[in-house]
Amino acid sequence: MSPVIAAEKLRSLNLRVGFSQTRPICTIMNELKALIFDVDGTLADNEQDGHRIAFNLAFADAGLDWSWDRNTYEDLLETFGGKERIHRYMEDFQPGFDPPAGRDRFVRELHQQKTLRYQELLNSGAIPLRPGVARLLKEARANGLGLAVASTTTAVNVTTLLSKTLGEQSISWFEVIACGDVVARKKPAPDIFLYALEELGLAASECLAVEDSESGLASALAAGLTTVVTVNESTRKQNFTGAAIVLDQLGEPDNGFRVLAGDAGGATLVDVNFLKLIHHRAR
Ligand code: XBP
Ligand code: MG
Repeated sequence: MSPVIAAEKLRSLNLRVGFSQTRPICTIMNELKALIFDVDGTLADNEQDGHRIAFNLAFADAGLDWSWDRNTYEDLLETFGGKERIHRYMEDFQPGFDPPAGRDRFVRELHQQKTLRYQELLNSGAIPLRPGVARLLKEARANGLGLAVASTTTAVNVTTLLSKTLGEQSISWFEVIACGDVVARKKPAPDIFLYALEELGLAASECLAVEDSESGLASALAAGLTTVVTVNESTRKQNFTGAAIVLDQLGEPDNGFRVLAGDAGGATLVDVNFLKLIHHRAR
């Protein structure tokens, strides 16, 4: 059989084929090889007490009397992306506002200031990782699983969160940090997960996503990914149809998760074995 035909045959058997210098390497394409994490709400519970605060500080810096309270922000969270969220607020709540410097430029500059303010919050240590995140990332690495991020937020927000909570070297734990404007369409479009898969060089069937929101889940599912949801207070009541399992958190040995939907098979902790089981069951 010629190499091309052999590769096609292997692919039809759901096998990935690559070539080392001396011999073909064949691996099963349905094996779990990488985890793709959402960031905001998943790695950290950072929307209301992180991003919202930073938006309000940036509004004050710009001399605006805008202030997003928790309820307003909860509604605005339906719109993914900070710049898109400001645009939506201006349309829905400030229809008469005439920005001094063209709408797009005004929002871009306001958002840059928001990112600076958010960096200050991160650097002050005000935003910790959610329970189980550090444990799972370390365990995944120790077990040879690849790590990636697929987030709507600005890239520097992810790298600062990682360095501040896990040390600067933790940025290099991730093969791909896919963020923000690198794709044209934000969640719930699948683009950011498809981009992360492309950069990982893996098929969706070889990866598992961890998300916290309905739009994030929709994005991951549309990219073909098996998805575990860990809710937070803002997302708890959303619709998670299609998730492999819905939990209140990843859990720690002394503080297990609660199952909100799906079958955890008696487990109380999201670890690598649990994720392999969930992934296998879905495939
Ligand atoms: C959630 C978001 C983000 C942040 C704001 O992203 O919608 O836009 O609220 O970040 P995800 P920026 O859950 O995909 O991580 O202001 O930097 O856009
Ligand atoms: Mg999220």
